[in-house]
Amino acid sequence: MRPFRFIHAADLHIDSPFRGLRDIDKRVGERLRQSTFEAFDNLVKLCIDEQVDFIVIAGDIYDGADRSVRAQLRFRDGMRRLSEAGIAAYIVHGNHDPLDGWLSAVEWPEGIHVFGPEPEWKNVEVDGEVIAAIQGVSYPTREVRSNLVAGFETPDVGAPFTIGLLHCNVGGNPDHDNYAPCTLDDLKLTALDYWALGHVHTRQTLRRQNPAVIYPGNPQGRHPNESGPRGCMIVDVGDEGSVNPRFAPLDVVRWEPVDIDVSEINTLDGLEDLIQQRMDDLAGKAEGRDVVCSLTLSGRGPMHAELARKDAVDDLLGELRATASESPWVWVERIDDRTRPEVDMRARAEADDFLGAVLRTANDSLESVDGLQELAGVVGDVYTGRKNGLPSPTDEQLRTWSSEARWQLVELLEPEE
Ligand SMILES: [Mn+2]
Repeated sequence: MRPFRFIHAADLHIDSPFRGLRDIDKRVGERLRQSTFEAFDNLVKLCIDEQVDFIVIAGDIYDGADRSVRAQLRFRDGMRRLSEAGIAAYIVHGNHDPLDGWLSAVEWPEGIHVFGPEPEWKNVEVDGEVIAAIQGVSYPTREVRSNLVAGFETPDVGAPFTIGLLHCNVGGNPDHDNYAPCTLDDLKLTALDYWALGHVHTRQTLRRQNPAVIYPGNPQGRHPNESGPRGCMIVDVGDEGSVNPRFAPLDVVRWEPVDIDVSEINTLDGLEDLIQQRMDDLAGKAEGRDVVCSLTLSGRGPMHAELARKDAVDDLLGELRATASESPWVWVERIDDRTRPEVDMRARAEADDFLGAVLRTANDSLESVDGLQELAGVVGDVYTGRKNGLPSPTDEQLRTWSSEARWQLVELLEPEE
C-alpha cells in the first residue's frame, strides 16, 4: 500500500468563553478568548506545513450547541485553506456540537466531509488511488447514551487502511460525561486499523496498534485541570500499514500547576523570589506561550503564620499579577495555601499527654543508640517473621521512618485549625 500521513485532532471547543477569568483580568481573559481560535489556526497551518494527505476531527469542534457565528466562520475559513491546499477533512460532531444544534448555512468547500447520524464509509483518494477508508458518525443530539460502536461495520477485506472516527467514552472515564460509552474490546472487535477518538481532553494512547486507539486531547487547555502541552497527533502510516503517531503542540496559552514547599523559607520576600523563579522557569519551558499558573503552597514553617495574616494571600496574588511581564506573560490564577505551622518537636514532646508520650518515644529512637535498637527490634520482627528474604532496614532507614512517623503523628493527633 501507499504510505501516507494524516492529522488526528479533537475537542477544538472553538470560542470557549472563559467568562470567569475575563471578569478578573481583562487582558488575560481576552487572550484566552482568542486562544481556541488561534490553536485552530495553528492546526490548519500544521496540516499544510506537514503536507498531510488529510485530517480527521473527532467531535466538539464548537464549544456550544448554539455554535457562535464567529466560531463557524473561522472554522469554515480554516477548511477553505485546507481545501485550497488539496487536504481533505473528515469531521464528526460530539456532545458539544450535535447535529441538532443551531447551524448557520455554511457551505463546505470541496474535500470537506461531515459525517451524519448513521455510521457511513468515506474513501480517501489521492491521485485517483484509494489510500484509506474512514467510517464515522456524528451525535444527532447532545446526550447519546447508546454504544455507537455497535453500528460500525467490519471493513471489507482488501481495504488498504481503515479509520474509525468517533466521539465516545471508552471504559467509563469518570472525568467526562459517559456519552457513547464503549469498551476497548468493542473497538478491537471491529477490526479497523486506527480509532481516531474524541471526548477525553487529555491525550491518551489506549492501544498502540491493531487497532491503534488514541485520544489526541484538546489543542488548547481551558482550565487548571487541562494543564501542560496540548495539541494533536500527526500519524504516519507505512507501506505495510504500520502506525507511527507523534504529538504536536498547538496551544497558545498553557495552564501549569506549580507546587512550592515553603518549609525552608523565612520571609515573604524570600517566598516571592522563589515564586518568581519558578514562574521564570515556566515561561522558559512554554517556548513563547503565555502561561496561566495555579500555585499551591505547602510545607510547615514560619511562612504559615505570615500567610495566615489577614489578606496576606490576596496581597501576594495581587503583587504577583501586578509584576507579571508584558508578553509572553505568566499569570497566577490562584494561590492555594496549604501550609502548616511549625512544630517544635522537642517542646511538644514535653507535654504530659498522649502525643507527648509518643513523641518522646520517637525522639528516643532518633537520638539514642538504645532507642534505635529498640525500634530495630520491633521492625525486625516484621522482617524475620515473614521470612520473605527482605534485607533488614539500615539505621538510616529506621531514622527516616521514625522522623516521618513523628510528623504523621502530629498531623493525625493534632490537626491544624
Ligand atoms: Mn470535548
